[in-house]
Amino acid sequence: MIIERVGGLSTRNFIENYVAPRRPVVLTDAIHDWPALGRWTPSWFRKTWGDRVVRCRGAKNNAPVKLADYIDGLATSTEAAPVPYLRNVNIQTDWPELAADITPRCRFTADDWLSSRLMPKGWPRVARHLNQLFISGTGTTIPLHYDEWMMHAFISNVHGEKEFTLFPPDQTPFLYPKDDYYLVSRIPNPYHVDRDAFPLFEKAATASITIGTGESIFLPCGWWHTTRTVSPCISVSSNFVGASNWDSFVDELCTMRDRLGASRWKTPLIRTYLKTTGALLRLQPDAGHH
Ligand SMILES: O=C(O)CCC(=O)C(=O)O
Repeated sequence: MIIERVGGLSTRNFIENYVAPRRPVVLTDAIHDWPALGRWTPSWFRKTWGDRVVRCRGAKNNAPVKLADYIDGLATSTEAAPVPYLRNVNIQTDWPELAADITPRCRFTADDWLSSRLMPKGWPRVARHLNQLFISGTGTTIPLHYDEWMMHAFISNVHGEKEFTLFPPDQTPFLYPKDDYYLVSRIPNPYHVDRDAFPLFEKAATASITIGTGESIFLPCGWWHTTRTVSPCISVSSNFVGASNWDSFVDELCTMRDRLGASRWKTPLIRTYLKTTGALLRLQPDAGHH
């Protein structure tokens, strides 16, 4: 399995050749006009935001730390002893001062039906055109998962290098999904897998690619992925849903509600509302491209 690396792609070409057929791709120039590129470095974050208190995944007791201390720790992070992951920070709601640096909105993620006016404000996401911030050090990893609600993901490296390891959706039988939250694997660290506990894992078809500063990766809905930071890294993720994955999104959201024990009587109403919204959005000019 090869993941292409391309530049100068038109939005139409991106949608027709990658989004619609659900093929991952690395884009070399999708965020070239973001002020963040060149400005956002670990030392800029330290200087500008050092007093800010943050919470990292995997930190002991989930203890808050000053950003300056976290950034200082990046220099010592290694494969054997990585820093915890400062991740999934909602830029719009939790750090809005950063938003101007990631405008104009990347055209590859702009057509997001979840951000349509037909969707109730704040549902199912707290912000429209959600962008999340990730900061990590060498060796930091994220659990093997695919993104919730079968959303497509688009992740841009504003600074540093990160390795992405991908598994197509049909490899799920080899990836040990959790029983309840089935979009996350039970394998604790996909880079050091206990073969006795997870013997099927080595049968899984996979591909890895490292993206550098200014590059972005498109991860189609349902594709399992994990990452390992190669050098201190600052990334921004966006998720989106359009014509190509709306039905998958509706099914997944309803299945997940039932699985997690949300009030069952509401699920058929939600399904009908979303199916109708999708039908209306499909009528928009150009909607079929997404
Ligand atoms: O950038 C990363 O390390 C992981 C991002 C990710 O997995 C996601 O946004 O779904």
